[in-house]
Amino acid sequence: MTASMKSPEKSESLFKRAQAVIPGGVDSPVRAFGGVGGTPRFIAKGEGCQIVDVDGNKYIDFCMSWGPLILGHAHPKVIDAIQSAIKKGTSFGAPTEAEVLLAEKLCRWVGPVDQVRFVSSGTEATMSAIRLARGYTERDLIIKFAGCYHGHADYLLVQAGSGLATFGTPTSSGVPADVAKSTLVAKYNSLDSVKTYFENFKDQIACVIVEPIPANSGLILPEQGFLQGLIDLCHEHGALVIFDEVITGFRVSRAGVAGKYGLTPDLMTFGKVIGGGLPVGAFGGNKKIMQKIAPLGSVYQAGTLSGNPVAMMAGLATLEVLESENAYSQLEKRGAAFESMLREAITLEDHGVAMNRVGSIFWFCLGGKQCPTDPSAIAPQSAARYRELFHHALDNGIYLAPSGFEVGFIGLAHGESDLKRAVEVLADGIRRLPPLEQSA
Ligand code: KE4
Repeated sequence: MTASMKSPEKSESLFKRAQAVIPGGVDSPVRAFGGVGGTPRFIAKGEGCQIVDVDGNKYIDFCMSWGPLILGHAHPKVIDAIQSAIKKGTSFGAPTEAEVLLAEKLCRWVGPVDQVRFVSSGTEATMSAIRLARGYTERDLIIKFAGCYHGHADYLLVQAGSGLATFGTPTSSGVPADVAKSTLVAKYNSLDSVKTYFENFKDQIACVIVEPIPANSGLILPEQGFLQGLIDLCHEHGALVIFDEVITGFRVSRAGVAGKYGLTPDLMTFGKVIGGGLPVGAFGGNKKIMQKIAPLGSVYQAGTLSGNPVAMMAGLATLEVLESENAYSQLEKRGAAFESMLREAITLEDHGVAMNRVGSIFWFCLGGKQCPTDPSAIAPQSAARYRELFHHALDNGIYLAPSGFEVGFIGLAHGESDLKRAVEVLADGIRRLPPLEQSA
């Protein structure tokens, strides 16, 4: 631990109090440090790329609230937008100009999206998009990919069934087996695994939902032709394609992965960046399909705080800054600089470490010399070794995501000195990793 780091006594006592009144002491499981051990740091404030915990320890943040804070913490333009919006009231349960402004900008930026509906989380967005796909196609079954995460709706907490091309089984208790059966689990980067389902369940599959670049079980790259092949295969069988871009949307390009590769999914889901750090999700796509949503169509979907005007203005301010600062070439430059400095400082593969990066999103695979192409194939050793790297980084003022399956985010607030410091600490931490075969 660097000399200036204080032991996390206040976090420890807050964590004890939190556990008395909140299950696990957290409002979302991964925050409890279960994947890395130790006491979660209770954060007092954030500014730019820095966060400060309640014991006064400062960290350069690469978790960035799991992706939303692409501009950094407390960006002045976002704070101003929130402050001027909130002075007019917090919520009206009635339409406001704010949601029109954000919807217009989103539809302008994202080619496949003719119309969009705002909700309050990524889970709500994917849930609603799937119900819409089922209502539009009048089919019940859906396909997801092993290792991809789309939020915690019952039928998305499902793993592959025992045999190939069989019904899914729940990954969480509380999900009825019958519900899990409506979800088929395929293998990312394998069009054959999807084709088999279309052959076995002819005319029954409403949609395929995919993280076009999976970022919840490591950062996994699509093989050449996979995404377009998936779209073609679905359309051949009358099914819709939903790109879940809750992480990649407004991050890898202004139109997400769809824009980056010139692809046209039928529906897309968003979250994180679109709310600028406030609770916003969204789903949108082809106008013909979106017309099926209530009040126009028969697919019901609703939300008390959907399109909340304060959150809308935070999202709008975020997109406006991204536009004015030519963000996407900046983000690529910083991501590339980070990766090349790190590869300059250490030969990752000599330490059983591989790295994937897409723009400003990066991930270290600590289970071997290459990252897997299947998000469900991460070596168990990777998580064990990640624990060591995470705590080395934390003790030296670098805050990574507290899970080896999650990715890191570089944003516009990360300057060259921040990236250099991170490279120095991470290279040192990688050098200290137990050799691959030895870690538990
Ligand atoms: P939320 O309901 O957490 O806003 O979004 C669900 C979701 C949907 N789709 C994708 C691709 C996602 O990554 C997520 C949520 N991401 C996780 C972390 N990668 C949120 C962190 C957490 O669960 O606390």
